[in-house]
Amino acid sequence: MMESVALNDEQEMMAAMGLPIAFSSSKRPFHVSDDEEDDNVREDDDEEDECESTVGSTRKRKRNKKKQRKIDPNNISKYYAQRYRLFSLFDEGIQLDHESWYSTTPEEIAKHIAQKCMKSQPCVILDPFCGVGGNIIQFALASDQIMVIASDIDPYKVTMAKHNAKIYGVQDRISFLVDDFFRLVDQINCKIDLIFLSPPWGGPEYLAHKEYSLSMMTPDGFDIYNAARKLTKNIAYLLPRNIDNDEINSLLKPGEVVEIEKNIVNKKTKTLTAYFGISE
Ligand code: MGP
Ligand code: SAH
Repeated sequence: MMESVALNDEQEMMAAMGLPIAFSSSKRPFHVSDDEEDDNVREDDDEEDECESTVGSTRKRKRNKKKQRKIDPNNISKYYAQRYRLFSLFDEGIQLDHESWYSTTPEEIAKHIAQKCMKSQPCVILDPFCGVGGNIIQFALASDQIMVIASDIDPYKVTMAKHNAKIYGVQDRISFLVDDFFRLVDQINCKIDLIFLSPPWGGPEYLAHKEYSLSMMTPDGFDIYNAARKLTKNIAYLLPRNIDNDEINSLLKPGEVVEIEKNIVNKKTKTLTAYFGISE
């Protein structure tokens, strides 16, 4: 999983911090045909209509129509239609792979989470499921006083995250790693002030469950939280909008509180974020 390379300044800094040094140099950009783009626009228009509608019967009709829509993880067209919501600088050459189309945190949500996390005045933020960079870019943009450590098990994603961070002008403020989350947690020996968790939820099919459980994730969402707690109690956990709230509460130790926030874009709840130990 880890490549052996000559040390540059950034790597030397990471070695000094006890962080593993690993990089990928290969790229796997995503391409979409013009036909797919046409499809997308139709679906996105649908979503906007539903959100704007305030008349009960209209809402119901739209909802029913939505329910009938099959969840097809291979069809990323609706996400392509929302590409500028994911990255406002999309046209500058943003790179995503298939999984990232449906997993990347929309920019406005990522910006909001980053600003909220800044209130606990962190010096070092770890994003161990960084994907192609939706959140790390916003963490780095939120303050030039923090150090962002970004890691993902997939080296292609880390390469794309680096590329995307460069488009936003923050590549030099982020340390990139390729590693498994649990291995990383065991190896890090520097102080982490805050961890942002956005693990995989099993693809868009997560919505097929009426109520989503942390144990449906791979890796298991309970294990992820407990491992993160070894490093810090300041944790922002990005979760599906159909998550069982009782499970989030069950993560608390006596006397602790959690703030659970709905992340709404265009009047539609996209995700939830649970903030543990992060007070305003
Ligand atoms: P979604 O429900 O697939 O999209 O994901 P949408 O547009 O709400 O679908 P619709 O059919 O209801 O209109 C909503 C958001 O959740 C995405 O923009 C991502 O930010 C986030 N997300 C989705 N998935 C499947 C994952 C995941 O596996 N991991 C993480 N971290 N985020 C995800
Ligand atoms: N927040 C990111 C998206 C994260 S999607 C963004 O906005 O861009 C979840 C990521 O977790 C995927 O990129 C996947 O490769 C990574 N992942 C899955 N299992 C992992 C593991 N065991 N350790 C580290 N990363 C993992």
